[in-house]
Amino acid sequence: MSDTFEPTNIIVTGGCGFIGSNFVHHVVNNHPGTHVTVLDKLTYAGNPENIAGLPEDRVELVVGDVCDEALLDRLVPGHDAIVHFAAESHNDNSIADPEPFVRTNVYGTYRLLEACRKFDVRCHHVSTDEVYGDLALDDPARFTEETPYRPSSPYSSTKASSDMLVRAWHRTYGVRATISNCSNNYGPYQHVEKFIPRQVTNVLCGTRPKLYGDGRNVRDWIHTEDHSSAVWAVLTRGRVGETYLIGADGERSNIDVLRAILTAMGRPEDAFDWVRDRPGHDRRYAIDPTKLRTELGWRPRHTDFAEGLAATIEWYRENEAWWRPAKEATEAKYAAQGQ
Ligand code: NAD
Ligand code: TDX
Repeated sequence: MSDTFEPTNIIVTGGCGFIGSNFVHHVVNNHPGTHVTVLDKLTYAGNPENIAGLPEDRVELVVGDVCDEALLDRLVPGHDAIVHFAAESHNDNSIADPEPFVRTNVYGTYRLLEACRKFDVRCHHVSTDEVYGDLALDDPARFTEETPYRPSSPYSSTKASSDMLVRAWHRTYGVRATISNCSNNYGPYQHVEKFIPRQVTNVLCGTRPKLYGDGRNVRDWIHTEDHSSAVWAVLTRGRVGETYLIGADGERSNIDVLRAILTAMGRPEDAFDWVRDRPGHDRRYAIDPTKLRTELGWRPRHTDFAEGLAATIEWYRENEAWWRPAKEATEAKYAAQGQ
């Protein structure tokens, strides 16, 4: 294990999105010596409400683009680390229009790496298990840090590209970088375009949930709070130049998750519609988190999925004003795609 790094002044890119904002809350609640500058472009997926109410002396929001070199030249000096969450993150959007994915995920990561190189700032890059492609349902294997990259969608190929840039900037220029690749997150503040919030808010709206394909695709669910604690562990105690996989042994088929939502919300298990499958739909993701657990001693706290799901459903029930403005346009887009 490397020496512990105690950052006092970090930039969190994408800190108004789902996982980034949960990470900002985590830092404010658990690490009182750290100030956070959120850099966020406030795309359709970014909402300043996600970090509203946090103490002004702990969190500052800078609205801007990670692709903006001049802005980074002004902002980055004086910070001791960048935690890079900002991305275009939704697979279905990447299939409809890949361009913003190439721009933000690839070019944006390049710009941040150049800023880290120029100002000698530590960088932690947040990535996804989707860079490894998919596994068959009956494959005994799970992804490890040694699994070859085999991305399938425009989204995951741009995330894979950004990981490659991070590795090259570390090896060639000595940028002090780490990478984490996490599985599917759930929890509060997730956009209604994603699977769990879409189905929960459909039920709340009196609309039937929509399941792609045969519903047997498997995702490896982790509560976003556990992702936050793992990112903090890698940022502060991870070995520079290394990659860590983040997962919490949460494999579940989509149909099982949907039935759990319907049951928890008092609806019959079959009260949903089958819809057109996602083109190129990855079958199964599964993370082996042994390195993170053994090397950094990390453990997830939210190990009861039914409990985490119930709390998430409750959050959407209580925060309709947060999700309602995005719901109609999101569903119109899906309807136009036959989904
Ligand atoms: P999200 O779409 O909810 O949030 C993305 C945030 O980035 C938004 O606030 C958006 O405004 C901001 N952003 C987008 N383009 C920007 C730009 N050019 N400059 C500055 N800000 C910009 O995404 P998320 O689900 O919170 O994912 C965050 C990160 O975690 C991504 O890098 C994603 O690849 C990764 N990840 C997500 C999951 C998951 O289950 N959602 C799992 C593993 C890894
Ligand atoms: O309405 C739906 N019906 C459905 O069956 C939606 C929106 C999704 N699905 C399926 C597709 C997937 O198998 O549910 C599963 C989860 O879908 P998403 O929420 O779109 O997530 P996924 O494509 O697995 O990617 C997510 O996890 C990895 C994040 O969006 C990525 O940013 C992250 O890298």
